[in-house]
Amino acid sequence: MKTVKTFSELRVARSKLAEPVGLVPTMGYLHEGHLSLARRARQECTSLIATIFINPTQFGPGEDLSTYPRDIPRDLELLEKEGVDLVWIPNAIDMYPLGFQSWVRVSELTQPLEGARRPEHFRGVTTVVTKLFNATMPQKAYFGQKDAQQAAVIRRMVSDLNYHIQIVVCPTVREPDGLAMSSRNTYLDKDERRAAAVLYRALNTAQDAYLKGERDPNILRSLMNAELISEPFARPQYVSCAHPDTLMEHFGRVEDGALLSMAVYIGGTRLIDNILLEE
Ligand code: PAJ
Repeated sequence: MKTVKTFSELRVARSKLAEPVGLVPTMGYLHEGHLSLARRARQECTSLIATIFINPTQFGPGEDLSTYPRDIPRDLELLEKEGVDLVWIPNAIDMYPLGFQSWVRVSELTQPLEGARRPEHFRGVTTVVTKLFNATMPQKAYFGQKDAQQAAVIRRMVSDLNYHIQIVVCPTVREPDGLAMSSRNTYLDKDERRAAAVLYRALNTAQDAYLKGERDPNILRSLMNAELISEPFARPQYVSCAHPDTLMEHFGRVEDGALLSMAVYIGGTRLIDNILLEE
């Protein structure tokens, strides 16, 4: 496995890879969720590139950029075990040199949900992913359903900008109690960690009601909220029942495939989770 930092090192290393090339973009501090993307990519592609970059432009003021967990030596060990061929760890100053002023923005899809609470977050994501795509030129790129809106936004961007890249969205990997794996779970203390299982419980409460025939999105949202506020450590920021592609809130009858999603503070840590409703 080769590790590179600069754009010129990457260009040389990329030119030696056999096609098709798969890309797994990450911010590091890897867990089984990230590794599941690498495994899927390993099966489907001849060569595999992973990137580790804590992208400063997708963090808002007061968010956790400075405390975001990092452990590059451990990440490299894990990626090597998954058979990754090339790891690119760019520097922020190379990615965003002095005078940087060109941005990629997806308009409507970034307005609701995470976009409404984290202004400029998706502008940072789409800009950096564009730069990662341009530099690594993959045939396929792998993202997690864990960040459902991010996946929808990137799909839209790839289609709108005519990238010839297949976006593969992989299922959310969870801890045994249902908590979606996330680098940010390390912020939770013991009590908060126990409390954090409430997100998945809330999603399942709504899924169970749906299975029993409940089709009213307001009732599904209320059920999720009720479960969340039964946990003293949890402060829900939003719960949503929306169309999985347009992300528009459902008002009438809910159908199969609807996206249930939420952002919840557990103590000081903001967690997100989602499921797609299924019959
Ligand atoms: P990061 O949070 O490191 O996540 C990298 C990829 O792993 C994303 O596609 C994310 O959806 C996926 N992922 C995270 N937790 C997962 C889980 N429990 N199960 C399955 N997949 C999971 O998302 C980002 O980084 C950044 O926004 C990035 C796309 C790298 C752009 O900076």
